Amino acid sequence: MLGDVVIRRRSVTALAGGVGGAKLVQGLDALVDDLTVVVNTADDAEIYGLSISPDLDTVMYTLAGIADPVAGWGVVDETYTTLEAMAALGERTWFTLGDRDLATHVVRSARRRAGVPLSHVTAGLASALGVRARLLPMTDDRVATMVDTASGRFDFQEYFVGRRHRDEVVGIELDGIEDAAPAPGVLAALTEADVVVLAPSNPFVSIGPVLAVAGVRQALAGTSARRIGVSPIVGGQALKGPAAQMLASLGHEVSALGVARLYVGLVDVFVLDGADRALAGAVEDLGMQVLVTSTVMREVEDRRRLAAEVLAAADTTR
Ligand code: FO1
Repeated sequence: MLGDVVIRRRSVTALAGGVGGAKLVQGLDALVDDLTVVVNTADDAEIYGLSISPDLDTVMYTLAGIADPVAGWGVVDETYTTLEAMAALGERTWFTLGDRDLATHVVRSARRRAGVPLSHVTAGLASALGVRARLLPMTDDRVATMVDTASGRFDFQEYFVGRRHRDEVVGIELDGIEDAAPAPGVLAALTEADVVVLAPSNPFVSIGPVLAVAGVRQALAGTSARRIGVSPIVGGQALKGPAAQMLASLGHEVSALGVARLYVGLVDVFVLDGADRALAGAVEDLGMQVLVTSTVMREVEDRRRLAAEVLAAADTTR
């Protein structure tokens, strides 16, 4: 009981991208009162003239308890009347936008067009949906992940959804990153936290863009918080998405060790799945402590269990 109280009082900051990250963040949200989530916005897209922030929305809907439990993104029990009407008008409907989800994008777009920064818009949307944690976009400025493949260069959603991430990725560029300032509160959330968690999100296109925002990598490298990274690769495979293919085609080892190498100097503890137990020694050789546990979050209870283990590791591995 006392342990529970101590966990609740802690200030925790998580860096997260899409579905896998959102699941762990939901587990953390159940355990801590002071949770900040810094979210990738380099996946953001403009569709039908609307500002779409898929990763922010995935985290927001998950924390609000309204995410589609099967896809992990979008809203549960969606209807698609508007998208059907769009198709009838001759529009491409490759990006599946449900009716309730569209309301989020309409409101976000209107507020942004009125000059409200994305961070304020996000706080308003999250609060309206009953989200308790603080959701911060990594930046209020425009950053766009551009994916170079043998078939050409695509913006992220065209590569990921439009082409179902089938192309071999030969390079990733973050358009606009040089001019992007961290959103208000991002650097303080890293330097003032007790624990910083790098969620099991894609290291190149989810965590990578957050780390690339001016000052973020330095803040993480210099914080006195305990920093814990969770591998998004289990048994050499990504649980979701193209992280394993990207590790291979970008010249990295396709394993949790390959991910750990990307986080040298940025995490104190690296969490491996039991399937990767044999990699523990090599990860320790990178200067990280290792927690081996079950990292696959199939059920909602797994999210809370993994979050509790991550928080406990922040103490016990010190
Ligand atoms: N992912 C898909 O695979 N197909 C979709 O049609 C799709 C639509 C979509 C709409 C709104 C939203 O917030 C997310 C959506 N996603 C879709 C997920 C999203 O594109 C990716 O999961 C992230 O960008 C990767 O982190």
